Amino acid sequence: MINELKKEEYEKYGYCVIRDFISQSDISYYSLQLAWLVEQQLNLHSTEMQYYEDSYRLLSQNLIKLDAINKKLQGYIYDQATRMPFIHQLASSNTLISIAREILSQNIAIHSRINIIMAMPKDLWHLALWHQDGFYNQSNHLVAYIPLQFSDENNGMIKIGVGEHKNGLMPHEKIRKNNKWLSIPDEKINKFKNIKQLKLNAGDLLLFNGLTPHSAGVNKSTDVRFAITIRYSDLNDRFFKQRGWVWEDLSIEGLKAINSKEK
Ligand SMILES: O=C(O)CCC(=O)C(=O)O
Repeated sequence: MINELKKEEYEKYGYCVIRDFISQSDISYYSLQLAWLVEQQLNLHSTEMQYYEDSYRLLSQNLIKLDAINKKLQGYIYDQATRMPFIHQLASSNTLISIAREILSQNIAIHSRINIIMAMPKDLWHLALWHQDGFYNQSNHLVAYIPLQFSDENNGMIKIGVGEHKNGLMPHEKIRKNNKWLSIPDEKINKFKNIKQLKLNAGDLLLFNGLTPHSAGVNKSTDVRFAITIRYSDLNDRFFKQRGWVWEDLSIEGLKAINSKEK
């Protein structure tokens, strides 16, 4: 399901991209399902949904409208999105499972935290600064990342430290007061040999190694940036096996960082 060339790229650079992995009609279907959730919450708050022909804009603009009513309402959509059948179907689709097996091993698990990133315009607090997902989920794992719209530097699409996965797990610390995450300090990032800003179309599939450092940018556009993220772990990973395949949702330090939430 993944050709040798892509697999080599993944191993060498820590990531690879498979173009047009999901059809535009599937993307519209996902967007409409999420837009329905938004509409329900808007109606509960006596607010009308604003109509757009494009299903992505319909979702994005109305989510912004909902967020303006009360920030916690966006959280309802974010949490419910992780429980939508379509995302679980995608996570357990034969194509993604075969890819995960070819990259990791025959013995894999799907992490229960399947989510849809919703990067709101100008948001700094939730911005995923430089980090390795392996810091938060310590096992050999693969991240499957699918944007629901064109994504580049303007809407804060991630940058990747090319080949840096080979240097193992890096220290993470609280580096910005106005951001909730623990991140890799600047001194380390400054030593990265090659940082690549990714540019993906809606439905492209980005695969990256749990050790690949990456960072999102501020979303400077006027729309929300959405991306489905699904994680697979290798059950043969020694650390993971020794702790009984328990995949802590976040590391202890990561949890502390979130709990320290200063708004
Ligand atoms: O697309 C984003 O905003 C960053 C996502 C990310 O870094 C992650 O899910 O680990």
